[in-house]
Amino acid sequence: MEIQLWREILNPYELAVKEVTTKFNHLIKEHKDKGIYCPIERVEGRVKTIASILDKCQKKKISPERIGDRIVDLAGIRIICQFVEDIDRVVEIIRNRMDMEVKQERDYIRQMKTSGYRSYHMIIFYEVDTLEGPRRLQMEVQIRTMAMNFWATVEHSLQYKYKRNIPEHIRERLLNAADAIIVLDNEMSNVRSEIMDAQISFQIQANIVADILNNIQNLYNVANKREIVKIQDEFYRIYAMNDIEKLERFDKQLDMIAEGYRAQALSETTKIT
Ligand code: 0O2
Repeated sequence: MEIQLWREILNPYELAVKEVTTKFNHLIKEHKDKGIYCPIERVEGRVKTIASILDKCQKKKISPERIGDRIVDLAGIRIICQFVEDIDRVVEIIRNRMDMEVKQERDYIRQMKTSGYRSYHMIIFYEVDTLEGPRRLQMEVQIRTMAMNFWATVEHSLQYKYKRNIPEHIRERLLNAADAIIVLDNEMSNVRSEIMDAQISFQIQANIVADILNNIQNLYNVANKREIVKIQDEFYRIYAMNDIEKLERFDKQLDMIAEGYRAQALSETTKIT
């Protein structure tokens, strides 16, 4: 097939990957802004390479006209979670989305592949708008923990190196490593709530500090220099105490000071007019 034709086939999938990746990244941001724990650690996306498509076509005897419906992972999204429990939450999020329709689900976590591979797979339908009008495409979403991802990435490289014929002694090692990944994920699950609490308070503190700095920045335009220096010193003093409640109170005080300046500016404008 001509390169130009490949581009035409793969272009809408590229758009789908970009859109879906952006949407999940935005979901992460929404959680962060609200200071709540996000089950998604990060998102990756890719369009299958032409070489890999050709491989699959050969392996599964797929004709070029049927690439779009027979190869379901032309567009692939990978969602990486911190904990196994997060995976079910992400699956639920996807099932409930209005812009994605689930076609198929495969749970290779509860039913690990013989290679030792673990991941939750979903095939979804997703619509993109192209020059020729709307296109409803299939995409594969792989959801896995960071530990599962580490294993899969290493194993994938070895499959590539050994042309899918990994020697027996390495295969055994990989199976041992897969068992170790299960233990690691379980251990991390046991301290999940501790880790989540720590991450949430870190995020809340980061949001408050960003808010305070934003307030101080705005006060620069209206307050006098002496007052600003006083406020800044006070901020550094409170920040050093490492106490979220004190930071929160200080943030509210700044809100009130800013509100005072706004009211003052408003009354001055009304006086003039
Ligand atoms: P790549 O290079 O990642 O794109 P099926 O006909 O549906 O039974 P299929 O299409 O292989 O078989 O589906 P399956 O088994 O759900 O696998 C889809 C993808 O999951 C693979 O895509 C891999 O990305 C990943 N995967 C599945 N099994 C393994 C495994 O044992 N090790 C690793 N590292 N990844 C795996 P591709 O196209 O095979 O590969």
